[in-house]
Amino acid sequence: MSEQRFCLYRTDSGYVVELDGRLYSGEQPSWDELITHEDLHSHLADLSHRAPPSSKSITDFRLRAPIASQEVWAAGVTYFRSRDARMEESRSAGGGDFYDRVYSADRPELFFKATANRVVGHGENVAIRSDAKWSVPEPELVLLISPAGKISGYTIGNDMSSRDIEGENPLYLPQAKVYNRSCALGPCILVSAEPIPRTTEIHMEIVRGSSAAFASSVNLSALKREFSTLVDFLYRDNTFPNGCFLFTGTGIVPPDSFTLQHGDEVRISIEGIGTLINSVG
Ligand code: DO4
Ligand code: MG
Repeated sequence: MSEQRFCLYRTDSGYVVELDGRLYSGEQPSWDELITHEDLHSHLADLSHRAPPSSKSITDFRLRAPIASQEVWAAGVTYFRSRDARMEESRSAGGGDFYDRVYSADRPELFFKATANRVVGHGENVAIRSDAKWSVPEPELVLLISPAGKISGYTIGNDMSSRDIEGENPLYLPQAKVYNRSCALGPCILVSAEPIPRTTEIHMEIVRGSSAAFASSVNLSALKREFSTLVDFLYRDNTFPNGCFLFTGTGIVPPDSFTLQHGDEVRISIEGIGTLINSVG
């Protein structure tokens, strides 16, 4: 029982739980009520025992971003690659030293990323800021955290970033990060009794036309911070009545010559969760 791994999808009409290739669907309770369950794993085990398996496949459902009224937060500079890239992009503005210092400080960088209305789901379009000249996707593991601060699940996120804007001055970070459709989440939430293994791989491919414009992978073992430390700092003096999502940082940064274009397709895969696909539009 404890090894059961559920993939929880939000659909147009409710939710679908996938377990061992079988689907169980339901309409109640609300998404907020469902995902804020303090023991989500046991709750999904109960639901899947009670509901008869569905004869449909997951492609028969219209998927939505797995978020209702949660806030989305993000950790930054948690991988050496991100520290390096940020130091370089902000060097002429004199900001490089801040990224180096935050990488090794006890207190992590945590920033507000999105409200639910700025989030898109699997298959929807992410956006490039209209005043940005250098934009990249950031493929990240995202934690679903309960109101009491427990990590209840994992999903895939794209932390769209305007690198020229944040590089011009680190104080512009909120503008580089927070705008309409700057955040993608999905396709499902992985709910398992065990923490996601540190050997898990994150892979990103950016497809332009019919060829790969960029592809790279990173292993979660390269992430410098413990998830519990990130959650501890986020929940210090902050309450989240409906829980929240927390991006854990990017370990993949395309070369400086790369910028996203309209029509590009961003595919982010994380072992055990699936693939989140979004076009830039
Ligand atoms: O400090 C800037 C943002 C860092 C970030 O988003 C990341 O490292 O993933
Ligand atoms: Mg990021």
